[in-house]
Amino acid sequence: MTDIAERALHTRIARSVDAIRRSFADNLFYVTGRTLENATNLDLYTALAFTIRDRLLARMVAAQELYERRGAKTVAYLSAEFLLGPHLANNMLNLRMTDNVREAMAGLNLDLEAILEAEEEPGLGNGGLGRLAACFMDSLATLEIPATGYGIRYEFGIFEQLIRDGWQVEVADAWLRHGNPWELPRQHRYAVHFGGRVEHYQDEELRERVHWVPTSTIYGIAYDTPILGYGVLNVNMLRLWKSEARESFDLRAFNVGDYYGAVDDMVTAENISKVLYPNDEPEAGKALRLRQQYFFVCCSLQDMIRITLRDGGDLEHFPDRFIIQLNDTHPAIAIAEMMRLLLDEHLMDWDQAWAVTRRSFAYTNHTLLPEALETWPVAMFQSTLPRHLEIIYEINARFLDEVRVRFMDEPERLSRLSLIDEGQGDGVRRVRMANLACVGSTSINGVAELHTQLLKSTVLKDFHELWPEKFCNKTNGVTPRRFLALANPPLARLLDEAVGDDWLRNLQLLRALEPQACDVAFRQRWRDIKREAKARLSDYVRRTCGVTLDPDTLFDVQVKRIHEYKRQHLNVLHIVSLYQRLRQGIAQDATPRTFVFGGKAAPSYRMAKLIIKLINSVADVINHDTQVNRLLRVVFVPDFNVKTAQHIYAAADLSEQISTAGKEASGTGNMKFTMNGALTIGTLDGANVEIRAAVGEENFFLFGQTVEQVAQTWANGYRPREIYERDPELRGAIDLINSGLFAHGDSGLFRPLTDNLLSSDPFLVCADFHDYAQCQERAARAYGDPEHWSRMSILNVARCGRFSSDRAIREYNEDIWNVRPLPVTSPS
Ligand code: NBG
Repeated sequence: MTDIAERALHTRIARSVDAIRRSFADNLFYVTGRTLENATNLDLYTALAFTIRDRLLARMVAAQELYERRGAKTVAYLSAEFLLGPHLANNMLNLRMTDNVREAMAGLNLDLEAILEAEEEPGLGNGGLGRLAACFMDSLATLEIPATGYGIRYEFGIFEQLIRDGWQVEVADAWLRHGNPWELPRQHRYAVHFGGRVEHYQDEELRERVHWVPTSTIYGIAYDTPILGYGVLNVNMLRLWKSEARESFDLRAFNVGDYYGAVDDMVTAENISKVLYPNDEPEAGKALRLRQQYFFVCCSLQDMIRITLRDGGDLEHFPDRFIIQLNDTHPAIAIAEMMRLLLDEHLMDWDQAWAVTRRSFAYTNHTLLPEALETWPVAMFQSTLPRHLEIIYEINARFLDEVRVRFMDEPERLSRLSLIDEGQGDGVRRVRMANLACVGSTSINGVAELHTQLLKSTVLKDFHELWPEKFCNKTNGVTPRRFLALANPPLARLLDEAVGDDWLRNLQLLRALEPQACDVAFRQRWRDIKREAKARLSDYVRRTCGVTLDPDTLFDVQVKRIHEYKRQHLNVLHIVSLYQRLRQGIAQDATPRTFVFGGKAAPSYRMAKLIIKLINSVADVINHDTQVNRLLRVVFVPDFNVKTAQHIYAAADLSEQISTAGKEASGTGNMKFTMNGALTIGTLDGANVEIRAAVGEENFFLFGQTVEQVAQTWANGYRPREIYERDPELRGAIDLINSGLFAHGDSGLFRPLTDNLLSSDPFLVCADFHDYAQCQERAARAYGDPEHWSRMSILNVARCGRFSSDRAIREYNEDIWNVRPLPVTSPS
C-alpha cells in the first residue's frame, strides 16, 4: 500500500466534525468558487460531495492495490444498466459518517436534507434489472468480494417523467449537466470496430486465421465510480464506458478540407453512449442498441484481458482471474467477442478458446415474456458485426452437432435450440441472444424459485433437458442499506435499539424482533414511525403534486414500471368500484384509503400511457368529489425513480404486487416494501411466493389465479365479456369509465383499454377482479384493527432477512463464482 493510501486510511482526524467542516469550506471555495454567503444548494451539494469523495479515495486506492497485488479473482458484472440512485447519502452511510456530517452542516446553519435533495439522480437503468445491478454492487463490496461492474456511461439516462393534463410527457435526463463528482475519468481507452468484411488467411504455421477489416472504429474511455462497502474498508469499482471518435478532435488527423467529415465522425461515435433505451419497446431496427451492447462488452473484455496479462497471467487461465456474470442477454454478445479476441487477436485455436470462454461466463435470465427475449436480425448483425456472425455460426454448427448426438431425428428440437431463428413467421432470420448466452455459459439462473422453475419448463426447456446441471435459482434481493437505513431512518433507529445495529450487515438478525410483535408499547412506536413516514410522503406529495393526503388513512401503494402484465389497471378498476359504492352510499363505513401510484411507461407503449392517463383522470375526479374525498384519495407521483422511491416505500401500509401469475420474474419492489413493514396484497407470482412463505401466509393478502389456473383458463377458452356480464361490480366500474365521467364526457378516450379488457384481456384482469376486490376488503378490515395490523407488519420486517441482496450475492458466490472474499484490513 502506498504511504498516502495507508495514512489516509487510518487517520481518524479526517472524520471529525471539525475536519469535515474545514474541508467542506475549502471545497466550496476551491471547487465551486463560492462562499457560504452566495452558495446555492447545488454548490453546497458539490462541496459536500467532494468532501466525502476525498475521504473515500484512500480506501479506493488501498483496495485496488490489494486486489492487484494478490491477482484476486474478480467478479465482472456486465450490465447495460446500473440504476444507482443518488450517491452522497449512501456514501456517507457506508463510511459511517452521517452523524458527523449532519453536525458539521448544522454548525454552519445548513440543512443536510436540502443539500442531499440537490443531487441529480444517475438513472442509468429502466427499473428492476438495473436497480438489481446496483444492489448487487453494494452487497459485493460489503461482502468484501473483489468485483467490477462494467456498463455504459449514458450521457442521458432514463427520461424524466412529467405529467401534463394527466398524460406522461418525457423529458431528456441531462444528469451530467452540472458535472459528476463521483466519477474518475481514466486513461484506459480501447478501440471498438464496426462493419466491414472478414478475410481468411493462413499464418506462417499454415493455420487458418481470420482478419476483420472494419469500416469504422471508435474508442471507449473508462469512467470509474467507487462503490463502498458498508462498514468495511473494501471499495469496488463501477467502470462505465463513454464512446469517443477515433481521434480527439485533432485537425491534423484529417485533411483540412474534411473538417465537417471529422465533425460527423465525432458525432457518430459519441452517439453510441448517448442515451439509454427505454425497455418494453419493440427491438426492431434498433441498430444503435446492438452497437451499444457490443461497444461496452468489447471494452470490458479488452480491459479484463489487459488486467490478466498485466498481472503475469496467461489467457488460458482467464477464468481463474475473472468470472463474468451476464445480466440478462444485453451483454451476451460478449461470448462471441471473447472468442474473437482469443482466436483472432491472441491466436488461440478454437477448442482452447471455447474451453476458456465457456468457463468464463454465467447468465442470469430476468424475464419470461417472449417479446422481451432479445433477437437481432441476421442482416443487421452481418452489417454491424460480420466477424461475430461468423463466429456465432461456427458455435452453432458445433453445438448442433453435439445436440444431434444426444437427440437423433429431432429436427424440431434442433431448430428450437439453434442460435438462429430461421424466421418461419416473417421470413426474417434472427440471432437468438438467450440461446447464445445458454450455450456459452457455465451456469444459467432465474431470479426467483417460481421463475427458475418456469424457465426450465417453458422458455429454456430444451436447454434444461440438455444440461440440467447448468441451471440454478438465485432469488433476487435488495440492499437494506439504501432501502431501509437511508429510506427510513426512524425505523432503522428503532431496529438498532431493538436488535442491535448489526442487522444492516446481517438482515437475518431482524428475527429477534418477533417477540416484540406482542409488545403493546413497541407496536405503538411502530405505528408512530409509520405515521411519521406517511406524513413525510404527504408533505412531499403536497409540494410536488399539490394534492393533500391524510396520513391517517390506509396508504395503498403501487410503484413500478407501468405495464399491462403488472396490472395497474386492475388496481384502478377496484378504485373505481370503491368510488361507485361510496357514491351510492353503500360503503360509508369503509376504511379511509389513499391510493398512491408511480412509474414510467415506455415512450411508445400506448396502452401503458393510457393507463397513466386513466389513473390521473380517476384521481382528479375522486379528489375533487367532496362527497367521498375524506374516504378516498388517489395520487400519481410523477417521475418515479430511486430518489422519489425513497420517500415512498417507508410510507406504505399495503404493497400492491398484483401481476398475472407467471409474468413477473421476481420483482424487487415487493421486497423493499416488506422491509419497510408494508403488508403485501399479491398473486402467487415471482418472489411474492417466497415472501409469503417467509412472512407467514397469515401475514400476506393472497388472491388471484395461480400459474396452473392461468394455463387452465386459457385452455378452456377465456371469455372476459362473460365475466363482465356476470359480475356487477366489474361491469359497473368498466361502464363508469366508458361513460366519460373521467374524461370530461369523452366516452371514447379509454375505449382502447376497456375494449381490450372485454375482448382479449391478455393479462386476465377480468378473471382476477372479483377475487382481488374481496381480498382488498379483507385488507381494509384488517387495517381497522391497528394492533393486529401492527403485529403483522412487525412480523413482515422480522422475517424479511432472506431478501437482502447480501444473501443473494452469497449464494451467487458459493454456487457460481467461487471468489474468495478479500478484506481490506487496516494494519495496526
Ligand atoms: C426484471 C423483471 C423483474 C425482476 C428484475 C430483476 C427485466 C427484463 N426484468 O421481475 O421484470 O425483479 O428484472 O431481476 O427488466
